[in-house]
Amino acid sequence: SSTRNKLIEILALNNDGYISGQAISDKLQISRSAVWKHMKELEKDGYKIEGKSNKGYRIIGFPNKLSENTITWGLDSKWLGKNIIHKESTSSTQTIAHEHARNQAPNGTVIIADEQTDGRGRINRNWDSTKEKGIWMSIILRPEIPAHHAPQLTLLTATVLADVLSSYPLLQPQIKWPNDILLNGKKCAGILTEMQAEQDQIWYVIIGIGLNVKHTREDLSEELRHRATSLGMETEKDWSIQELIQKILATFEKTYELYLERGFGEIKEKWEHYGFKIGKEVNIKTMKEEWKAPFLGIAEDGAMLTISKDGHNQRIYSAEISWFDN
Ligand code: BTX
Repeated sequence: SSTRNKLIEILALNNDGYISGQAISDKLQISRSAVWKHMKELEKDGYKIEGKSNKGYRIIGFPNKLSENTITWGLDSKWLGKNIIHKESTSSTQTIAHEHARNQAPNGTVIIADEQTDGRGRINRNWDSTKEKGIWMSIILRPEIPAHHAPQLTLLTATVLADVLSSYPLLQPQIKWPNDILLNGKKCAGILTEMQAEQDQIWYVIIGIGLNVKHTREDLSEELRHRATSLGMETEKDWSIQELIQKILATFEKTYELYLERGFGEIKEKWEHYGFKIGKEVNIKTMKEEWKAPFLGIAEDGAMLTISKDGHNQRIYSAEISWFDN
């Protein structure tokens, strides 16, 4: 609630001193007992509040636990994430997002879960979403762009994740076409874009982001261990999921606004800057055929640019690319 946010704000501003219950109740214009009730709620959210009878209250610890409050507090965005829905456990945040989008949820609504029991990747693949180990979230957007530009949003999201990760000196993210984020050649994040459109008009787009943060090797399934990683595994650092979410949302908002204003050009450049194996030979496998060819870059519509089996320029929209390390 907004009262609770104000309360956190007041307590946080006074965090090296105490503030009396009376002062809080005056500032918020609520009764002392209402102040006390809100304090109890904050404690449930994981805030640590110290109360001293002759001095008042102060915050001595912020929660590690995700909640609508802890994500909102300190979030530096104008519209993205102003409406947040947090679930401890859900089948898939994509599913919840579709429901909300159909029910008129505003542009910029964000759905986040601590755990997904049925996390989805592309083409019905599954996405491992272990409890409290990563960021599992979906963003509802209502862009006024032609539907055939929607794939650009996937590429945009990849650059946002790469920008956020590379702001930490220990990380050097790369993007594997079309939408995997790699650290040292292993996948730490995936993006799933879904949309509802009619003709070429978009009703809404849902951007699903999965980012492995706190996993140890043991938290990854046998199957994933050799090709997936997490921020924790790469850095041996203890990451704050909440802080990362806030950075991703703030960076996303800026990048997206720039994109709506100036188009895809700068995003494409940035994508190619992070692009993995650009200029190198890769193995390309489509539904119909498999061959080796150089990965030349990406097109305005997100297609991969390469050379066809019979030696012509070719755009690829859907394929698995792989390579042999040597
Ligand atoms: P994708 O199809 O590119 O990747 C799926 C593949 O990645 C799987 O087949 C598996 O091999 C591998 N994989 C599965 N889980 C993980 C993991 N945790 N880390 C690394 N590799 C993995 C990528 O699809 C799109 C993923 C989007 C996930 C978000 S989470 C929030 C939202 N809700 C939801 O259900 N999906 C999205």
